[in-house]
Amino acid sequence: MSDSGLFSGDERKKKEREMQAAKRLPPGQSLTLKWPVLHYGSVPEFEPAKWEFRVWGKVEAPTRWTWKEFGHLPRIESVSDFHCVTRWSRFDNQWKGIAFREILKLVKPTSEASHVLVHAGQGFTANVPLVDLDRDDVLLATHHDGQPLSLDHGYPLRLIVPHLYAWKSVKWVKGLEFLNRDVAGFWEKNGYHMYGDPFQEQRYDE
Ligand SMILES: Nc1nc2c(c(=O)[nH]1)N[C@H]1C(S)=C(S)[C@@H](COP(=O)(O)O)O[C@H]1N2
Ligand SMILES: [Mo]
Repeated sequence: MSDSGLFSGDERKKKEREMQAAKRLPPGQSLTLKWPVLHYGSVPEFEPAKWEFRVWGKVEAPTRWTWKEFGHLPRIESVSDFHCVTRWSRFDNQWKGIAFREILKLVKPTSEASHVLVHAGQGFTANVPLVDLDRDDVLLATHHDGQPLSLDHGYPLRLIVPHLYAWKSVKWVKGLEFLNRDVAGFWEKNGYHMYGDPFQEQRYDE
């Protein structure tokens, strides 16, 4: 990543120290004003007529939505910080999208459900405990800072889980698989931490 998105020298260091003291900037992170693009593989094409969002596994009501159907779900807005394991953090992102709790209300996880494997297609997945998705600030975002997401940042839909490292905030999300156990996703199989709490610096499994 180029340095141009970072605050300049002293100003940034001062802010970082303050934000670390206030427990808002996790340890080992730098602040950026720009929004880097980071992902494995290529950006998938969006074809509205073919797109579908699917929920399956340990739910009472397995569901498929077309893009049009998905568009009728109610929207919320939420402001949160974003922490990438490669050590940049971006504060105050304004997300708009569908509350994850709205999905939970519709699909009704069974009493066995404990984890979700989030699917993006092209083999990208991430595992998240169900309790970590059942939160006010978790959403399936369509907009960022007042603009539709760009293709690079996950258009048409991405998950946002602000309190975990950003590899859990899956771009181009297409499905949710509810499970009764924790199953490693793409980066987790490649050595990343199963949970990924930035404030505990749970970056890689040792
Ligand atoms: N589908 C998909 N989602 C993904 C990734 C990816 O490789 N594929 N990378 C993750 C990582 S490591 C980060 S830091 C964030 C970066 O999001 P951004 O490119 O919008 O900044 O997306 C996450 N979501
Ligand atoms: Mo990341």
